[in-house]
Amino acid sequence: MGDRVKTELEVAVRDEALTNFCFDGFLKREQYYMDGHINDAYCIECQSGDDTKRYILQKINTNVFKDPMKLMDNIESISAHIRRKIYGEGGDAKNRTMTVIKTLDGKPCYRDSMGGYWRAYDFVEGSSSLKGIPDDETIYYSGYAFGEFLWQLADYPMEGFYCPIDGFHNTPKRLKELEQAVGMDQYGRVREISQELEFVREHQKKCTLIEQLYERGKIPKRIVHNDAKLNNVLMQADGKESLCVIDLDTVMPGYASYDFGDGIRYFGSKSVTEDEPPEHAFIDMEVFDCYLKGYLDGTDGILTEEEIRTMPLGARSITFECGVRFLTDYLQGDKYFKITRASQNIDRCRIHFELVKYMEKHWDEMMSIMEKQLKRYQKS
Ligand code: ADP
Ligand code: GN1
Ligand code: MG
Repeated sequence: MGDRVKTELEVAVRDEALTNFCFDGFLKREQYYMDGHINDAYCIECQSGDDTKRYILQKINTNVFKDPMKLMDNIESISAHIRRKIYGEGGDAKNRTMTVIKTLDGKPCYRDSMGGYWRAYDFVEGSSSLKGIPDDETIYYSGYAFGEFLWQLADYPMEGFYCPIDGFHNTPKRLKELEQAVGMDQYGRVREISQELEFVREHQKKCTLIEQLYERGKIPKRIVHNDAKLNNVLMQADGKESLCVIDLDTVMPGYASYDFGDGIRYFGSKSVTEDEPPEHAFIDMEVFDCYLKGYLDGTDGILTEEEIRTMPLGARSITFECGVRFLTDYLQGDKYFKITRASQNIDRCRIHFELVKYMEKHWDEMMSIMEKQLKRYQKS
């Protein structure tokens, strides 16, 4: 989190957006968030009598999300489904799912006079976003949160599902995009990345196995989060138990093992900015074990044996794919992922490729942890 210098125009359109949502009370304070790589988020504090209420106001990145209205319809419908599931279990849904704030004219997002799109949510109170390496309990509950998310959406209709980004976690497609970026070499950066390209070419076969298993009918696609990294789950402020899974932009059909793997790559890189020096690449096998246990417990028995067997593969593939995406963005001039310094995307790529190598070195350990957790799952 932090402040970035905003242009006068940026401030003016943000202020315009602010006055167009049904917030309770009058604006007291706003603060810019730097957490995500994609959207611009502000925490808004409003005063109504003696009460203070907080909201998240976000400028939707329309370079990434081409149809914000449809995106928001998805998010509202998914959140309503989760809310019903929580109530159905006798739980309290307040603060446990996203609540979309409508605009003054009743829409789920606001189009500003410059053509930008904004949305607002209730702030999830009593929460903290995960940073750094948490303790075992927090690791377990963050895994549990994404597993439970999968369970909550297991009966959400897949037919007619609006996919906000085509082929989002289609690793072969991501590889084609990389090859195109290499071919164009718009910024003359290809000469700096020969080692990375060699790594990609050596690994592309084994890192696209998940897609092949799906094509052969061995594993299903389910409605998954698709961006299950740790700052997208809000924990109770004391770090014990998860509260709410956020950032629902990429929820769409995909692979459970990729969601699981996103958590693993994130713990491994030891940094919320994901741009640590490559020699810091590390995955604690106890974390792997604990996160897998939490994830599986959250799914409450719905995963197949084959899916569980693909968990280590999913971790390796999503880490590889993420590195490929950072590399592609670097070649394309850092247009997709926000950066705060030059070379940040190539650094992000490098540590991801090192993490893939790390997983390969510890493959047998990862597989035997998976076998142990699979047995436990089958018994429970
Ligand atoms: P991005 O797509 O850019 O990652 P997110 O939706 O994940 O954007 O939001 C960025 C950050 O803002 C989150 O990591 C979290 O810290 C905070 N945040 C987002 N939504 C909420 C919310 N409803 N309540 C509290 N904090 C939130
Ligand atoms: C982006 O939005 P954020 O920061 O939670 C990206 C993910 C990447 C991730 C890498 C829509 O996630 O796919 O895995 O960065 N989101 C989108 O940290 O591209
Ligand atoms: Mg996010």
